[in-house]
Amino acid sequence: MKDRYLPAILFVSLCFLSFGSSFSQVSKSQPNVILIYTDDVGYGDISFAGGKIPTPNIDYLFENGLSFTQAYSTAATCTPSRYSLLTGEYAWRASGRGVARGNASALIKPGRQTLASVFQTAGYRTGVVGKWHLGLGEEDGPDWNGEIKAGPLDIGFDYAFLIPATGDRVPTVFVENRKVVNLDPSDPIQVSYGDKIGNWPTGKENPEFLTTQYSHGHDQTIVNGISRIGYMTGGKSALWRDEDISDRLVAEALGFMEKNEDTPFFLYFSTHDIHVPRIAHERFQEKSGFGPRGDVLLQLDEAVGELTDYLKSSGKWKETIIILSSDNGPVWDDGYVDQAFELIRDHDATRGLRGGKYSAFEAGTRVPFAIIGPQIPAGKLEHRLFSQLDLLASFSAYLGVEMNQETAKDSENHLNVLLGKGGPGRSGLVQEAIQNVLGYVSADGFKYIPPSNGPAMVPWGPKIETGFLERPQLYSLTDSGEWENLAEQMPEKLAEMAQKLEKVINKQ
Ligand code: NG6
Ligand code: CA
Repeated sequence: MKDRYLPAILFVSLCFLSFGSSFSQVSKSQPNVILIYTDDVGYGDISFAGGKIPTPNIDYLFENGLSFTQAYSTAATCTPSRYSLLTGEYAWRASGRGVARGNASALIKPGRQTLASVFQTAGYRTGVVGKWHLGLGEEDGPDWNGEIKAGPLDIGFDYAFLIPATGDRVPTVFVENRKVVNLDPSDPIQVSYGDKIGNWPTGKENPEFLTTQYSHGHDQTIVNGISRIGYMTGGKSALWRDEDISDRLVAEALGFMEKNEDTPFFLYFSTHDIHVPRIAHERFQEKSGFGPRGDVLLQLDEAVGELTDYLKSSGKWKETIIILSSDNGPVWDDGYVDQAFELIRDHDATRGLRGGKYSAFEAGTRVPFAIIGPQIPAGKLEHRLFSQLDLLASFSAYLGVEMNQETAKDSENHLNVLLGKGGPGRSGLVQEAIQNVLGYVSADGFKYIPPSNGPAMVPWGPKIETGFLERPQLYSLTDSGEWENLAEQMPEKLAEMAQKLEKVINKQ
């Protein structure tokens, strides 16, 4: 009798052994990690930091977790910040990593180590839900009507549900794993970032069809009453309704978490809010009193609340780390007439920082950043420098996965700072503004912007100071902020800062 079952017992134990070894580094008790990466949310936008639009669910993370006063994205725009976040390398080290077109090819090449692949190597299930904006497909761009390779599945994500670029760029369709969602093959999608394609109306030719007017750029194909950047035609059944984007992303994120109840997961939840076009769901429209920009902030806050509510009701709250941050600073008029300036009232999205999105000044890259989870101190402020670059090295250390020093060359392990255990923190970091202008912030509170002959204001319409000047700029962030240029008063400090920046630029 016993012998008859032996092969079966052997088989089961072998399966168990091999299963055990392929997931050797992960144990069920390891915490899930959710990275909520918001879009264009300024340091002062959340009510925890003085914002006038209530964001109770976001505040909860900042109030009950560790919140950073000096955390930075690497760039003042989306694509380079996201590139650095995932790869641990400053985006400006090579060209072609500026704000990507909607049909750009994949910027992160297949097989490269990323924040996601580190979790994957450690046995986590990894997913990305939301805005991608890092290109898709091979050299000639994505095949919208076929298999979309390369993409997140080739750089460490097990699952992807994407806005391919941004809400204001065509094609306005979702991509799940390698396919456009809901595409009817008899109505193929065509996209062009050059000449007009197809005969769908454009904002420029048919403004009478617009429900939202554009202020600058954004005058090409009209979808859902909103003209976009780029031309498209076809794929009617796959088009999103802007009002539903946030709800859809939340539903997909919850679905991912539910499917991975029994394995630790890493979820990169990359929101469309509060980027333009700011089209909130009807239940938020005109609810904030601050216009569409305020309404989508309310919507973002609800989305965060839905994720945290799920974690609490499913018993996962105590075993999940959540990080919330933003890809760049705030912007008001970013190309649509939505009264963002007119209705700003006493809401200070930068919290007194100078500049905004696109800028070399602090508001371009100093962003909200909070972390909450098991063992992380509650209700503490962290004043050390932290760069989003460092998530890769820090989580590699946390998970015991070897980081590739060559590719993730700018990522530093500051796990202790991240988990609120102190430690020295970063000594300095580089900030990238538009037109490849780089600045440097040092841990002792100084800021350097090298001379540049670019324009003083962002040249295409957002009414934001670039921070560019033909003379060198040196500021004391802890003292007078970016209002008093100390370059002439402190020549030695200026030289030291310039040297530090050069050293990072020239790092081999
Ligand atoms: C700019 C767009 C702006 C926004 C930005 C990218 C124009 C005139 N402006 O070029 O609306 O889409 O790119 O924003 O086209 S980001 O947050 O994704 O970097
Ligand atoms: Ca952005």
